[in-house]
Amino acid sequence: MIKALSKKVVATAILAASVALISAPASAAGWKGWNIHSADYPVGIGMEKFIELASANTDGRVSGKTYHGGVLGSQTDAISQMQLGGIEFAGFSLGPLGNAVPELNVLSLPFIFKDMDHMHRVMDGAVGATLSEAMRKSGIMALSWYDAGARSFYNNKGVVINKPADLKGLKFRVMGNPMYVSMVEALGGNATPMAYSEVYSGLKTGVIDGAENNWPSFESSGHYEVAGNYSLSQHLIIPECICVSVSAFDKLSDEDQKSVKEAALASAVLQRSAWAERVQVSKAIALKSGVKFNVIADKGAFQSLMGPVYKEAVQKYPVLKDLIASIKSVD
Ligand code: BDP
Repeated sequence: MIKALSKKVVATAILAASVALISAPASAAGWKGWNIHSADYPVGIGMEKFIELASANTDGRVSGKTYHGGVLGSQTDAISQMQLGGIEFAGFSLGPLGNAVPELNVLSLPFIFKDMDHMHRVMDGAVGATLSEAMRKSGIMALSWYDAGARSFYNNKGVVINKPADLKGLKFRVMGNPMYVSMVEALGGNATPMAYSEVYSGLKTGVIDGAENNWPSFESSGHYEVAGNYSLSQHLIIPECICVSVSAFDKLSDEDQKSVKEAALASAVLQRSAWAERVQVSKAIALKSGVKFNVIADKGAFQSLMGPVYKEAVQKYPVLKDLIASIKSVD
């Protein structure tokens, strides 16, 4: 009986395996996806939905797996891996991608957006389309835009930041794009670029005094355990993307490209709602653990020091001039 059963089990398994083989997609099988965050973070939730829908919409001609938690390396590594063909999709922050695509640096200008709604109107409109088009040249294309909230300063020195002078003498970790060093220096602080994965220990050991990020990253990375003051400066609103490698995407039929794009758009709807929820959850976790939080009443004082940052950026990337004007013209 046991023997007979196991034969049946084996036969079923062989059948299942051969069906899987026969129905295995001829192309685009096994896309590799990069995510710096954990699977339950909004980007992770979005990426899982993306690949699930992309696969369903193409009858499995596209399939893949998301590697969460930064196991495939830093974003800088992942950008080159995608350009070299080692990674097919990713949930990238558009901030560090500015090193590869000049146009994207418009999104790294402090206070460029009035608020999240303004950012959505811009990214879902003509400017978003221009940026997406500009990205293609780098070998990386954006299929839809994800939310990453607004970034604010936090520190482990007990400083309540209310005015730019409060940054003086503090060393903040910034993401890998020289524009952020200029930003912190223009405010009077010191800045050092560092990989995301190193910020926790940097804060803990005192190599850095602070960093800047949105509520979900502040919480999920554990930074709130080692940096007890969070000051709501909201100086940067940098969207993210479901990005795919141009070479992998161009191999697909027109119909499959359309399906994959639709999967990315649908995943963005889910990601944005997961984002809004996670902001509240993360903020509550941080505050409950004793983080001291203050709202900066006069953000204008920070904004008014950004002239040199804008000037330097436009000098380095002349293409930003028109993009800044276009963003400002969106209500
Ligand atoms: C988070 C972004 C992530 C960045 C990280 C950082 O989601 O892509 O790598 O900030 O500060 O908010 O490096």
